[in-house]
Parts: sequence; C-alpha cells; structure tokens
Amino acid sequence: MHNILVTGGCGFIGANFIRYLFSRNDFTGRVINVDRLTYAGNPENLTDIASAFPDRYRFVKADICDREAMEKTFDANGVDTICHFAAESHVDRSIVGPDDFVRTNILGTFTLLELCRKFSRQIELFHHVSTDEVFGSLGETGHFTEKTPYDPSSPYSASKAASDHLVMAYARTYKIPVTLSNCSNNYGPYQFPEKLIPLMILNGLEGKPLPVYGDGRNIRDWLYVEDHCAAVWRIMQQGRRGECYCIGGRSERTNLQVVHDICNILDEEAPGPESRRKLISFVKDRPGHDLRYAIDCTKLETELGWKPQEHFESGLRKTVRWYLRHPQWVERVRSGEYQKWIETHYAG
Ligand code: NAD
Ligand code: TDX
Repeated sequence: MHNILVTGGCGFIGANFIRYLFSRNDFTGRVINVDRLTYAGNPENLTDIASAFPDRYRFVKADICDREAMEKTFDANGVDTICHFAAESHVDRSIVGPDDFVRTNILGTFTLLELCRKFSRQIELFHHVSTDEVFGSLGETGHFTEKTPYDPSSPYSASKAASDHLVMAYARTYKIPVTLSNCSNNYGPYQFPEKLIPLMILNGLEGKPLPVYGDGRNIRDWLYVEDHCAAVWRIMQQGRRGECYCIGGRSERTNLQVVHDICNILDEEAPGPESRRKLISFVKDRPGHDLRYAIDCTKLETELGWKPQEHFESGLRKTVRWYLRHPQWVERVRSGEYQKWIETHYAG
C-alpha cells in the first residue's frame, strides 16, 4: 500500500481520512486524491497537507466515471491501493434528483472496479466505503451486523447497495482483493452543512429555525469521523480480503436528543438572546425516512481490535467548537452552490 488512490478526498470523510493518514507514522506512502469537486468537495480542506507533503500528496480533479482520466491516473501514479469514498452522499438530494446518485455511486464504482481488473497485477487492495443505510430500517430493537440482508429505502442507499454488490461480485468473479465497510452516521470537522449536525449548529448560531423532520424520534448511531478513519485504515491494513466490516459508535440518539444537545452546547459556547431550543421547528417528514439505525461492530472489535475513542458528548462539543472557530470555511461553503440549492429546496 504505497500509492493510495483516495477518491472523494475533498469531501467530509475523505479529507479527514487523508489528514489522518498523514498524521500517522505507519503511513509512509503517497496519496493521489481524485475528486470531481461537486458542491460537496472543497480542496481547501487539504491546503495545509498539500504544502506540508508536496512529494507525497497529489490532487487530480477528475470524475470517477471518466474511464480515460481514471486510467491515466492509475497508470501515471502506479496506483496499488484504492480507498473509495467518492459518492453523492445526501439522502434528501437523492429524493429530489436521483440521477447523479445512480451515475456516481454505481457507474463510478463500476469504472474503478473495471480499472482494478485491467491493472490487476499492480492492485493490492480496493477498499469500498459504504453505509449502514443499505440495510434499511430497524424497529425498536436489534442491530445491523455483516449478515443483515440488504433492504435500502432511498435512492441514495439503493445506489450504495448496488455499488456494494458490484464490489463483492468483482471480488468473487475476478479475484480483486477487496474489503468493504458499512458505517453509521459520522459527524465532526469539515462536514458539509446540509447534514443534520452541522446544519443545526450553523442555523442555531444564526438564530434560524432548526428543522426537525417528523416527530424527531428517528434514531441514528453516531460516530466521530476520526474513529471512522481509524477503522477504515485498520481494515485496509489487517482486514481479511473479501470481507465486510460494520463500523459504528454504539451511540444511539434520537434526532431530537442530538438537536437538544447542540442547543445546550451553543447556549454555553456562544450565548445568544434566548435558548436555541426555541428555534426548533417540526417540519414535514422525509419520505421513506428510516426509523432507526444501530450497528453491532463486534466483528471489527474482536477481529481487528478497533474501538471508538471519542464519546458522543465530547465529540459533539469538539465539533461545535470547530465550526465556531472556522467562520471563513463556513462562509466560503455557504456562498457556493449549497446556498442556491438550499434556497430552492427549502423555499416556502
Ligand atoms: P461528501 O458528500 O462530503 O463527499 C463526497 C466527495 O465525493 C466530494 O468531495 C465530491 O466532490 C466527491 N465526488 C462526488 N462525485 C464524484 C465523482 N463523480 N467523481 C469524483 N469525485 C466525486 O460525502 P461524505 O459524507 O464524506 O461520504 C464519503 C463516503 O462515505 C460516501 O461513500 C458515503 O456513502 C460514505 N458514508 C458516509 C457517512 C456519513 O455519515 N457521512 C456514513 C457512512 C458512509
Ligand atoms: O434538517 C434535517 N432535519 C432532520 O430531522 C436534516 C438534514 C436531517 N434530519 C434527520 C434525518 C435523519 O433521521 O436527521 C437524521 C440525520 O440526517 P442526515 O444528516 O441527512 O443523515 P442520514 O440521512 O442519516 O445519512 C447520513 O448517514 C449515513 C449520511 O448523509 C449518509 O451519507 C450516510 O451514509
């Protein structure tokens, strides 16, 4: 694993993963970051890495669906490992416009797998980063494991499920060395403020409404992004080839609990004229909204010795502080495509 192609490295988890790799002594190789720079990709997330490691970090602006561009990238950089994050990742957008999800998540993954086949002599590992949403919704009890049948609810999760199936099929049919991880909801620095946690932090700061879908009782299992990065790296290094691993924080919260926690932290860290809880507004539910996600990550814990390091309470406070301390990042992101989309989407 010397020349690692990281796809989607300018997005939330990809950028955190590249930062994580360069912070570690056991990574001495190079990263080739391929990103199309959609609304969710921000190369500024890695400006310091690009200047600190000019010989070991390279950015290539390209679409993973563009076979020619990807082939050149594999060839010119002697890519031996792929860590595949690039995706359209937001469930609400997939409901409004699924096309890009099918294209990037399915065809993009297919293009990369085809290149692994073509360059099979040099490929040591294709790690596919996926989501627990492929398993659909849990009721009030139970947990997802590696054996849970797929049952996706949204165009986003269906496109990720399709990509997972392609990855496993390529492993069986063409003997491509793969690992696959299905992770629960991440939060932390650099997350695009369309997702629940950063949206609530920034709206709360600006005194805007905090839109909670339905009755706010849907449950997610939250994991601090650096713990996800550590799990991915551990799986890449030690995971059994051809295997899937579930990653989760054992940290279930209702959406309303999360929003209340954010309000409390904001009231302490950035006191406003009145309690942020007054801004909570219950809005129309998301269609096909999964009730509950919860991961049983025993396999990852027992086989590979991984455990999350961050507690939800401390991780959430760190995250709020990060957004408070990076007003320029917030401003740049908010003045872009995101703003236009949000205006149209939430009009009225
Ligand atoms: P993100 O939306 O923040 O970033 C996605 C990145 O992919 C962006 O930089 C974007 O520019 C890039 N991209 C999109 N289409 C591309 C294309 N065609 N070619 C090249 N680059 C393209 O997403 P994220 O939250 O960082 O998620 C990363 C991965 O992790 C995704 O595969 C997602 O399904 C998975 N995942 C996310 C979470 C979560 O909570 N965010 C949880 C589990 C799994
Ligand atoms: O404004 C909001 N109000 C609200 O109540 C938003 C944006 C979300 N929600 C709810 C919907 C979900 O129950 O909060 C929960 C979390 O929503 P998102 O942040 O949109 O995440 P989710 O749909 O759970 O998916 C995320 O986790 C799994 C990522 O976006 C996916 O990429 C990942 O696979």
